[in-house]
Amino acid sequence: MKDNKRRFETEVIHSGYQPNEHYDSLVPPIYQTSTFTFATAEQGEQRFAGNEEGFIYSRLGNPTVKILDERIAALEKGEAALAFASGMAAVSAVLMALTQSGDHILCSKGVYGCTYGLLQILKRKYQISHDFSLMDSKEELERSIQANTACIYIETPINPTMKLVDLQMVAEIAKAKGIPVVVDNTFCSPYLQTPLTLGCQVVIHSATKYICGHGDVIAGLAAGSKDLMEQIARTTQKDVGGVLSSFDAWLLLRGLKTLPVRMDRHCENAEKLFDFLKDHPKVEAIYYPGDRKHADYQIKNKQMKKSGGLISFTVKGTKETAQRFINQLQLIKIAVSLGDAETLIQHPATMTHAAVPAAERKRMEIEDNLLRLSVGLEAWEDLIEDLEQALAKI
Ligand code: LCS
Repeated sequence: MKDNKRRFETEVIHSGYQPNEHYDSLVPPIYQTSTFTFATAEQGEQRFAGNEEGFIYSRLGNPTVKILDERIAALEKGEAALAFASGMAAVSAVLMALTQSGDHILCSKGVYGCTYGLLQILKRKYQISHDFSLMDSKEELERSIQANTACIYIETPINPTMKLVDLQMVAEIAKAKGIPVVVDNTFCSPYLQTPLTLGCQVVIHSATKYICGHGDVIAGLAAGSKDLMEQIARTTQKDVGGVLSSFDAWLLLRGLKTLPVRMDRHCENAEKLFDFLKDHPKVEAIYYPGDRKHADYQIKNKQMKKSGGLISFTVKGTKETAQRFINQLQLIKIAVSLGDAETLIQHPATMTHAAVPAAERKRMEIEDNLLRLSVGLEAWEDLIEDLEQALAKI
């Protein structure tokens, strides 16, 4: 069977790795080395000049990390991919590569709190401005694009409001204007959504989340064209330096093997918890792409394979009511991050999006009584029992 015919469930296990190139080791080895030796001075010269294949120094490339890069490129259906020390290292390397002083970035209406923080740094220090756009119609998007817009940056679903952006619609308009579209695919993983196949140019991940899946690694990824990935590898990856270690790459390769199995279970469990929460008298509003009443339900059907493992909801009451509720949970852990085996709940206004000024949070529709639930892999009955007993106490 040709490699490019293999299915996702096979690719997560096999792509990018040939045991016969590594002493027939079934599992990829961890090349735990900072540097690589050259047989001669001339060989070193040729490798630095890019005339000879081979490794030089692990910030410039490492064999274990390369297996991960190739596997991610296959899963996201890109020509190439790069691994970073964190999701934010990936976001910053991509945005710094695509923009120059005086440029403009057009963002979805809502981004992860530290991405918002990075946009502020780019604006303050390097005069790279940004705006947030709903991206809910061609007209609104056309109006929001400026002459100096250098890239469009999208989260979908948006953290934590769970709004969706129609990627194909944005990609068509951007293509006509020659503007690259960057998509943070963290909430979906490539199992649920592949933005490059919808016409977008770059995909980013906080691989800390579903790609790792076990809550024990901080990592980031970017995928796209060979040219752009090579440019980033030579500049804002190599010279800024936020690269992934070989051990963390190995943990991601291990986690990836079960990505489809885990994602199916996250999605099934989230559906059960949504069914329980949606009509609960203490729940005010609920935001879940699998909700038929979700404003973007049709976009979900168009671009996502399933509805994902995240549910946001407001409890009736104030910030304090939301805090009192999560303090009562016994099984579900109060923690930021998402995509782990453990079900996690967090309070965006005081946690992941605390750095976003209150007025901006309001515009992003992050209310003070909003909670974000990352549904894990436990028995859904136990999770519902925990939610039920905690809701009964507020
Ligand atoms: N993009 C998204 C959509 C994220 O949710 C996060 C982290 C990042 C990028 C940054 O990735 P990192 O550097 O942490 O690997 N989101 C977090 C969250 O929602 N809770 O804790 C971290």
